[in-house]
Amino acid sequence: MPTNFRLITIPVSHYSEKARWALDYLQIPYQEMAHMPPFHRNATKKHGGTSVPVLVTDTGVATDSTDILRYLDRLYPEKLYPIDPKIQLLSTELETLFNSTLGVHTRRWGYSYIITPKLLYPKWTLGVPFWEKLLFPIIFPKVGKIVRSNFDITDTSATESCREIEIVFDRVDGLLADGRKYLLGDRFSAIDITFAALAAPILQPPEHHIKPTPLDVLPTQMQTDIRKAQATPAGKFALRLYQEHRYPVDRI
Ligand SMILES: N[C@@H](CCC(=O)N[C@@H](CS)C(=O)NCC(=O)O)C(=O)O
Repeated sequence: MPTNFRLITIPVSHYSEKARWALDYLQIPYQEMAHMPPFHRNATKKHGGTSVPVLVTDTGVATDSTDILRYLDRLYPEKLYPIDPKIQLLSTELETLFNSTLGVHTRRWGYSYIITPKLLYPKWTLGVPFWEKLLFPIIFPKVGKIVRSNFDITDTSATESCREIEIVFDRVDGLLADGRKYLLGDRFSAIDITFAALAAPILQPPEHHIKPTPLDVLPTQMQTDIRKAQATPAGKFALRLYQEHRYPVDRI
């Protein structure tokens, strides 16, 4: 069994939250090495990664959130990914949908509203080295611009991405309509973690590693989008997953 688990993150990154949740769920002690952008780049580059999360152990490295979950699944077989061949197709379809659509649009939707130093400071700096915190006011204007450009933040991006999120939520509502307890049936899995972690920006679960910003300080339309998402079956489902399966952390 590998030892010395270290998870390189940007605190607010929901792909990082997905990996963090899997480690916490499996009760693996690990050290989170949080960095504010762009300082995460130095840390990830050392291990051959470009984005966060990156998981490093004494025997291996995984540089993508799904690769991290798969790596953990090889260490703890069947705890994260069920092996029932009947649900393989659905498992792969949902994982791809959440990773490539939901996660991309909850991030774009969120940044469309909160790309201000006041709202971002706590989300980018929780647990990062103190000198990175000190540099926040200096680097924010430049990094803020890069974020706007990389994630295509425009006057209409919040509305566009909210619509994409609704389509994914509709797919999840449809699955839950038969009364299933979890997305793949009666067992909690990596697919549930992936959905809830990547949906978290628009649901603001109180159990999240980053405590939600009080709704009343957020832009009005953002509050409306959050309330609407929280009230859907998919939203209630993800909030329940946070309540029931987001165990207290065991950090080194
Ligand atoms: N496919 C990747 C996506 C990760 C991702 O998009 N990470 C973002 C944060 S949410 C990131 O590292 N952005 C900064 C960068 O790319 O330098 C995964 O699942 O790990």
